[in-house]
Amino acid sequence: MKLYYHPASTTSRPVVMFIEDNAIPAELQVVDLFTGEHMGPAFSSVNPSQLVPVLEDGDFRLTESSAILKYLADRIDSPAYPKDLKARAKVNEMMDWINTQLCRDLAYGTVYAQIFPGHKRPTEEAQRVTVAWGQERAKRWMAVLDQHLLGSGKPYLCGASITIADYYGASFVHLAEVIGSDLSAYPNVKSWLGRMKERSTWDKVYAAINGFAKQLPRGQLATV
Ligand SMILES: N[C@@H](CCC(=O)N[C@@H](CS)C(=O)NCC(=O)O)C(=O)O
Repeated sequence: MKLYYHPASTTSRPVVMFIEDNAIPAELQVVDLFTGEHMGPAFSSVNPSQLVPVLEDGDFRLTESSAILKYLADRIDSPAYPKDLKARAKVNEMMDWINTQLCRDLAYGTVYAQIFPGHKRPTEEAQRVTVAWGQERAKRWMAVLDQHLLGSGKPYLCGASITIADYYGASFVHLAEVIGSDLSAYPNVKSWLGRMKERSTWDKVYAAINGFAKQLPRGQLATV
């Protein structure tokens, strides 16, 4: 198997961490988003959407991080993607929520608009409105995650055991820390993310984004 990815990519990290945690034999090939390699003809023929991650398993090719995690988990018969109909439906529900609500307003609306030049809006007013819109909604989703989806009694997003939803959600929630949030407004989220950070593969998989975060003007960024 082969995974095209970038170490600073939010949607790549959950897949890489799942691969590392489960010692899945996969070649990891960096596609350099910072030099625009993903826009070139070679990678565009792999994924016309010009996005990472992409998984190849023989002549089978799969895009979309959520779909890749589900495929990999089934491929290795992992309990992290339960077979029970209702347990699996809850994992799917959580991953869809992360991939829509949290991704849209925390990742795109609040974080990327502030830290990636390509996402900055063309005027100061457009930038201000975009970030204010994203920030307000992201705070709401974080509170829903904290108080309702997680609550105080659950160690992992879908119950007592880790699932692929935890790998997925951790990468998006960690973006709040990238822009300087200490997550103190969301104590259950903070505990859960702390649990994910205790995994032996976390530091390696998150090294690139944490290095990138150190260069940001934190304190001057709108956060959640
Ligand atoms: N829905 C896709 C989104 C993938 C995505 O947005 N990848 C980003 C990195 S996190 C990317 O490749 N960005 C390149 C660009 O926007 O030019 C997935 O979940 O895999």
